[in-house]
Amino acid sequence: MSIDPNRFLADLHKLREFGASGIGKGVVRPAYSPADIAARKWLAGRMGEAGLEPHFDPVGNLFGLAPGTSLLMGSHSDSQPEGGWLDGALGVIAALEIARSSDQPISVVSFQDEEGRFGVTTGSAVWSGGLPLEQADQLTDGSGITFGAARSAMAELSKGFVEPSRFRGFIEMHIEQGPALDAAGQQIGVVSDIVGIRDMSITFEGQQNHAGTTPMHLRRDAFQALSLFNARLNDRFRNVVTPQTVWTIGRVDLHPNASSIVPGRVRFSMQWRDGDGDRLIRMEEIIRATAQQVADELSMTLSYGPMLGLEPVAMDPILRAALELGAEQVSPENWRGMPSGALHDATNVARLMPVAMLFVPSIDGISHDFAEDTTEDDLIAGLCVLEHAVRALAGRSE
Ligand code: HGY
Ligand code: MN
Ligand code: MN
Repeated sequence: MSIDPNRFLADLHKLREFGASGIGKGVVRPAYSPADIAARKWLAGRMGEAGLEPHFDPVGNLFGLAPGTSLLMGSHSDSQPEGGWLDGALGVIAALEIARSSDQPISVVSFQDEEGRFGVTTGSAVWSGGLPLEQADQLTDGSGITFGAARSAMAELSKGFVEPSRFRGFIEMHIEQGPALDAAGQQIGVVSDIVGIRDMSITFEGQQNHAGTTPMHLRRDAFQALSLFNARLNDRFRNVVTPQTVWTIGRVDLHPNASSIVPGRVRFSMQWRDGDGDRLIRMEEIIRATAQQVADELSMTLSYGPMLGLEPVAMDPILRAALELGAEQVSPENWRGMPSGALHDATNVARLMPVAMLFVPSIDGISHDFAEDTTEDDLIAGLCVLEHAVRALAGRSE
């Protein structure tokens, strides 16, 4: 049997309906939201129809299990608060299409909370042993809901954790989420390695006060602390980072966030990523030293939330070679090997088995935005590469 591109696209568009934002093709499907759980139940049904055994684990990871030993393929189906329709979903539906059309045993997975409503790639981090369940259950989202409370919404579906030894490897197809392929006019990216990440929250606490009567030299203004921290950090990173290094302050909670009140407290997210584990450590030292210096200078109290992190990881050479073979067959000389600047579940799964990843272009490099999109030709080309790679691996294993 061979793949059915129309069935593949139809399921991709069906999945998009769960949490459709009504803006472009965007979705709002955060982990454990009603839309996420409904989408997972629909996926479980499609897995059953494909002859796979649907299996939810205690954190809401959904597997479609082939009998015996199999190749695991998939990604995640939860989204960012303002998510694209393909981020994660593409890898899950592509895996389903390969599983139901291949003569090879292929299992499918949709990991939970890859987008980190609670942690960082939380569902696969717990499954792979990278994050103890007890520790994960204490993690909270931006509104203070714990992971443990959120996952209880799926408790009655859980059949326990799946034994990783039943899988001989993991392949994840994903959109690039960056500009490289689109800018080069190339159709396929075979991932060489995935960057590492650190993510934590930092809080500066000063003195809330009246915005009209408090002289500037007497203020202990939390926003000024954040502003000085950010300016100094950008300056101090200059000699440490490379053009590929990224760092982001993506969420800022300023308290009490009122125009006539000097803010007394700011809690903000601090995230940094690089392909070099030592550079991630060096950056952490600079972050903590700069925060302490600013707190001392502005008489602020400084505190940190839990730091989560993943190390950079290289893709498996054998699985990667199968994807390269497929890429050359499907899109001759129109593909490249490349690193992943985005984080993926494959990083966690690499603790347990060989992993590899395949990219298709993101139009204008946009992702984590309702406007995220990829041409149908490129989506189908990626699926064809997976099909060739599975055949190549089968040929290799016989
Ligand atoms: O942030 C990431 O890299 C992933 O898309 N969650
Ligand atoms: Mn993703
Ligand atoms: Mn994402």
